[in-house]
Parts: sequence; C-alpha cells; structure tokens
Amino acid sequence: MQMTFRWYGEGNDSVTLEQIKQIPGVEGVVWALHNRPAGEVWTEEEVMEVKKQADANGFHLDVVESINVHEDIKLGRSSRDEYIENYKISLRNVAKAGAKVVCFNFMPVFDWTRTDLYKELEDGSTALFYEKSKVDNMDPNELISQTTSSGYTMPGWEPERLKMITESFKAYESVDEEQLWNNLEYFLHEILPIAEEEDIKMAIHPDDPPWSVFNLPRIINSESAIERYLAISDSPSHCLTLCSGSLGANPDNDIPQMIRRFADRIAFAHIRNVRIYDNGNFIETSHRTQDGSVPIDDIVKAYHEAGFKGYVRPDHGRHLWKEDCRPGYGLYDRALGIMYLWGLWDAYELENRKGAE
Ligand code: DNO
Repeated sequence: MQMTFRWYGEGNDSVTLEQIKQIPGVEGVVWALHNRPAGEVWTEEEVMEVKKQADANGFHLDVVESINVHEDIKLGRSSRDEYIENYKISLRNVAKAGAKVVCFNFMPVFDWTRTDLYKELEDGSTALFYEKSKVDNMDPNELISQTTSSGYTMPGWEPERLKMITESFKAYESVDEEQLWNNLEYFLHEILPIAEEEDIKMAIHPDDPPWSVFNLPRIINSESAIERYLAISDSPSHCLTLCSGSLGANPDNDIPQMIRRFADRIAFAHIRNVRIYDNGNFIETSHRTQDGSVPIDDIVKAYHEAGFKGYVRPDHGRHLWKEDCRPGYGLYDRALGIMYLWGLWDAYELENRKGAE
C-alpha cells in the first residue's frame, strides 16, 4: 500500500507539509483545488502551483480528492455537457501534475452528512457524529448552518453549492435512483476515455452515510451497488475509492469481504473506524479495531492478502489534545491512525516472511 495524507492546501489547512513529512511512510498528499466550485476548469497554472509546493517537500500528487461533479450532471440537465467538457480539461491538467487517481462522488446535493462535528467521546476527545432521528426530522438548512459553523469551508459543502439548495431539492423531486444511475452512466461514458488516455483511474467514493438523506436518491452504498457500478464498464480507469467508514456505517456492509471481492478495482482506500449504535446513530472513533464497529485489522489483512499496491489514507480522525483543526482532519489522530495501519501491515508482512522460511 502507498500511504498518503489529505492536505487542503496552503493557507487552507491547520496542518503543514512540514508536519506531514514527519509521519512515517507518507509519500504523497491527497489534494484538490478547494477554491474551485464544481463545474469550473482547473487551470494548468493553478495545478502547477500546488505541484511546486509538493515538490519542495518531496511529496507526489498522485491522488486528487475530489474533482466534484456539477449538480447539473447528476440531475441530467442539458447543460451537463458543458460541465463535462470542463471536467475533461481538468482531468488533462491534473495529469500534468502527475495525477493517477481522481476521486469523485455522485451524491445529490450533500456530500457527507453529520449532525455534530464535535461530539465528545468517553476519553474527552471529540469526533464527527451522526444522529439519525435528528436528520430524519431536520430542516436541511439547519444542517447547513451547523456543518458550516467551523470557520473552514467544508469539502462538499461549498457556498456555491449551498446557495442553490432550494432549487436543487426541487429538481431532485423528478430524479429517482434509476434516473441517477442513468445520469452517472452518461457521465462515465464521456469521462472514461479521457481518463484512459491520461492514465488516470476514476475512483468513485461511496455515499456517506450509505443511505438516503432528506429523501434524496443515493446509489453507491452496498456490495450489490458496487457490483452494478463496476459492471458499467471494463475500462481500466473505472475504479473505486473504498471508504471503510462510509460503507461501515451500515452493519450489513461487510467491508473485508468487499475488499476480497473488488481488490483489483480499488484504486484508493480510505481507512477509518466508526462505532454504530442500534438506533442508526454513529460516531467516528480511533482507527483501532476495538474502539469501533469496523474490523480495521481484517480490512488491512484483506488488502495485504490482495497484495494491494494502491493508495491509502487514514480517513477522518478525532480531535485530540485540544487541537484546533478542520473537523475530522487534524494532525494527531490521523497520524496515530497511520501508525496503526502500518503496524498491522508490517505484522502481516512478517507473518508471510516467517511462513515462507
Ligand atoms: C469528507 C470526505 C468527503 C469525500 C468526498 C469524495 O471528509 O470524506 O468529502 O472527500 O465524498 O468525493
């Protein structure tokens, strides 16, 4: 596995490249032009600016997360073609900075959804929390003001997207799951040939949480959905971001089994734990298997058995030791997470070496 760390860019992250450099085994930063609204072109000049910063610290920029998909593409509006053309230009430009994987998602209106960004855990740390009954009864506008209260622009919750919220909700009244699948296929058939030419793997991120929120359709949320997704194309660029925390919020999702089944199509692994409760609530925990409901040890074993050579990042972390950081994206807990992942990986390596002796 190739270890990476998400970095939001100069002036947009509490964590610096110099700090990331001191985390063992991190070779690249996962990046994006976070100031670019979905649908706009990422220019070569802007992309090369990020490359300069990464180069100065010896990091690769192999993984982009995310080039967001404009709502009109998800809605299947006639204006989508213009946004798809822009997407193609962005793909060609990120390839110039060395991008090999582009993560994206196809979640209508909202990206990830939580009700509390700083819910306290037993040990006094705080983490992202989802309260099901609250979301079920909530006005989406209330959720927006909560989620955007941290002072940082949250990925997937950009002001341009949120300005259109009422209109977007109205538009989705006539888009059901099947229609969303059709719109996704249309997008893929346009994008995949360009991705292939540029040697980029398009890695879709599953829905987070893996169920419908606010009655919006959501389709990338289970093993059978992933099976259907992969059957759309046999292009080598047609791949997955397998996010253990997103899929893991539903106890029916067996993540190690998904890895064993889809390993050769996983370009990017997000590894994190969540603790799920019977009432549908969940909270993000440390990466350690015992602290949550997701078997991180078996997940790493499954990647190891598959000889996984793709990219990995510790996904979200808790907020520890009074760190002032982006919600879910502090330095400390993600660095601890990396060491847990390496610990497991190296133990499985050792086991193999001993077995071979
Ligand atoms: C949140 C992230 C998501 C993720 C996108 C991928 O912290 O996990 O915003 O980047 O869904 O497209």
